[in-house]
Amino acid sequence: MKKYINPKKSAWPQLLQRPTRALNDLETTISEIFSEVQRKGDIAVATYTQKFDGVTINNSQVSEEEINAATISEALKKAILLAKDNIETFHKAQKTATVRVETMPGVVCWQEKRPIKKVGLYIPGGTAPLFSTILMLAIPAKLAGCTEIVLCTPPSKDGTIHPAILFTAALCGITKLYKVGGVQAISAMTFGTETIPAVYKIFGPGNQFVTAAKQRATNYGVAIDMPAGPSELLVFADETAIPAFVASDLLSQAEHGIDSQVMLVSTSEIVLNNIMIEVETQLDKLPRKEIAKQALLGSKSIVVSSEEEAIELINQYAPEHCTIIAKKEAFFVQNIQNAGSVFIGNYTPESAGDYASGTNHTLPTNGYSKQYSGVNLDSFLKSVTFQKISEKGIEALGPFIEIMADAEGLQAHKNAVSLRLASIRNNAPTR
Ligand code: HSO
Ligand code: ZN
Repeated sequence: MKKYINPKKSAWPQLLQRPTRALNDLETTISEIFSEVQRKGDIAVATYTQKFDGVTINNSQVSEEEINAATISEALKKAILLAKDNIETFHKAQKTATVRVETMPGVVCWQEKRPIKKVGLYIPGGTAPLFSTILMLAIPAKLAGCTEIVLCTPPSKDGTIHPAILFTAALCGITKLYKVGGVQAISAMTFGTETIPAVYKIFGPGNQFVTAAKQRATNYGVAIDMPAGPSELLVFADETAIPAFVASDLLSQAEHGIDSQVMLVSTSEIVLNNIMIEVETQLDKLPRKEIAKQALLGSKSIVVSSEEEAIELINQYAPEHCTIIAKKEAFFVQNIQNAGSVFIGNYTPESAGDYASGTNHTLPTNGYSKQYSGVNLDSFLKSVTFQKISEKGIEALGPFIEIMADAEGLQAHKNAVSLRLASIRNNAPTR
């Protein structure tokens, strides 16, 4: 982690950049896969599974027997159940009441939420089977009332799916599971195949191919949760922070992938140095130390002159995860504008949010927390507005609509009001 002492603000944009990777060939590959899957459906999907995952899958739908046969330890089951409980509790509480207002006498407007009927969840396989992501996506999808929930995840070389993924999916009530990963999964959920249903919105993390494929899916009218990128964490720590704890948090995000980025910010160089010593010690004992080491190369530690400057830097970086361990904790909480999820105090590890405290771990990366929210109950809902206007209401409102329609040169719009007003006037004596 490169160290910067009181860098000038003019140097911040450069300093706060995410590591970039060359995206050669990405677009060509993706567009080819999309058009093949659109034209040939299941056959194309199977061909790409063979090519990229190295396994022949005849029927991509996971059978009930396979799901039932999945065994995991009792301890893991218990942990997943507890996490499910907390995530359910927190997301259930996000339900909002119908907004209903009489904007003027006789004019009633209201807004109700409706589920997005068909949603697709993408769960990466790869170096770590992220079954926790199923909890983060399937629980709010169920709570929202989505009726068709499709889950795609890549098969391993022997054609199987990790038992914890199968167990968690079944626990969340997901029945439509497919052994399909990568771009072929995203295109299958975009167009639908003989086996895999098309969906209206696709959720979930993935590598750069999956991310770019999700973005392409939007060209075909499919919505996506957010443009996802490599994991990141920014920690602000002062003298109150326990160095070993902070180091473990930094490493927990660094171990995700070589392009993950962690940022350590402090008002004290001594604090920063102590934490870095801990990072070195802990890193050495990690099974994924090679990955974490690479991630640390693109990571930074920064000394700033004050808490105010730290806040400015945080809001400019807009981290996915932000940990605050500071005397002036309340000041930070009040002033953080841009962050996906915030973790406060020595005893709040970032992994609590990754797994089990209740908050969602599907969060905006790459600075997108400036304009995007993390996944939450509303991500699976949309709002529909309603209105009902009485005769009295249109009598009062109508003349104003007529004037506006007239000014926009839209006669039919005006007529829609005028006819009603005339009818009310004509019938007035008998009313
Ligand atoms: N930190 C990741 C989520 C995750 N961590 C899953 C462990 N498992 C992105 O927020
Ligand atoms: Zn994580």
